[in-house]
Amino acid sequence: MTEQASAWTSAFDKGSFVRKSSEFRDHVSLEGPFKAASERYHLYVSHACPWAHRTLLARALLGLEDAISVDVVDWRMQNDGSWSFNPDEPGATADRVLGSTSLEDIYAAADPSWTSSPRIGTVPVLWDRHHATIVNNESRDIVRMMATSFAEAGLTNERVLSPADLREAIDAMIDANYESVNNGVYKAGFARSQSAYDAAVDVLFERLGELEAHLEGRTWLVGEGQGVLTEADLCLVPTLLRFDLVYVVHFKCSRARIADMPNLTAYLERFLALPGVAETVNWTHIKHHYFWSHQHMNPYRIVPEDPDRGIHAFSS
Ligand SMILES: N[C@@H](CCC(=O)N[C@@H](CS)C(=O)NCC(=O)O)C(=O)O
Repeated sequence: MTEQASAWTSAFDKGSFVRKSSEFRDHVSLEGPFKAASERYHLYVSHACPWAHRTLLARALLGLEDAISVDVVDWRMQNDGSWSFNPDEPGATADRVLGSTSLEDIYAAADPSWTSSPRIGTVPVLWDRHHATIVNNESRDIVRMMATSFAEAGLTNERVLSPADLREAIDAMIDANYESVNNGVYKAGFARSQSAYDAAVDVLFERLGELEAHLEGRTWLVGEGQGVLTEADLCLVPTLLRFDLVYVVHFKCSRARIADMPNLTAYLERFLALPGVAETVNWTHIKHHYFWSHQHMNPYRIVPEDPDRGIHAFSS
């Protein structure tokens, strides 16, 4: 089998996976070339992808469904790392803005040198209909723009996900969880040496232990007392949601399950009960994507049976 040439597996340092940085980093703002406006911006996502899931959560929780449209790629990421549109697949759509058949076409439309390089397009993508280009393809930036610029432009509901006085604490929490947990599961799964795997798993479970302790008596990650729902929760939850179902088996994050950590389990259930959140979760896309797409790790694409907890605990 040929090596998968994907953004997920292309960069390594001594056997440790290094995630590539996002190329498009413009910002939607109140003024400037990318002005916050309704029905101007479009999201391209995969329901499988935890990074894209962050942006769907922000859109749902902020009531931006009418303001920002969405298209969903097929859960089958090919061995070359490419995503395609397949409206015949339940839960997926066509590209209803550009009519493209692949995500690569969207990157090429924004940057004609894209295909000649060649580079790999990732989800999520925030597309601007007005300038016919990609504004940004970094989930954390997209969530921040929705919570700030779109909110300041009066396009969101009354929910505040990024209060200015908590922003430093939010950023510190997102940073503390990024390499350890969000990217940590990939570092464990994609490790090419025992020592790289061991190191990733140690960091991952140390941080999960800290989060379990941090959530004792708290509702949300950041803020005084019980805390308030912020971007920091949106950035962590997509990884936790995929953990027992996929990462424990596929990425060998097998030291413990989220179901073994009562505070994290209660936190996830609380988050899933928020209005609009359950509709952003497509368990079939999540599960089938990982076990099908990383063929170098699972050559026969066998999808394992669900554990007792995990999908059953959260999908009922
Ligand atoms: N830094 C990006 C990461 C996005 C990312 O890596 N997305 C994955 C899906 S989970 C992807 O599209 N990978 C395509 C590939 O590796 O070829 C973000 O947070 O938005």
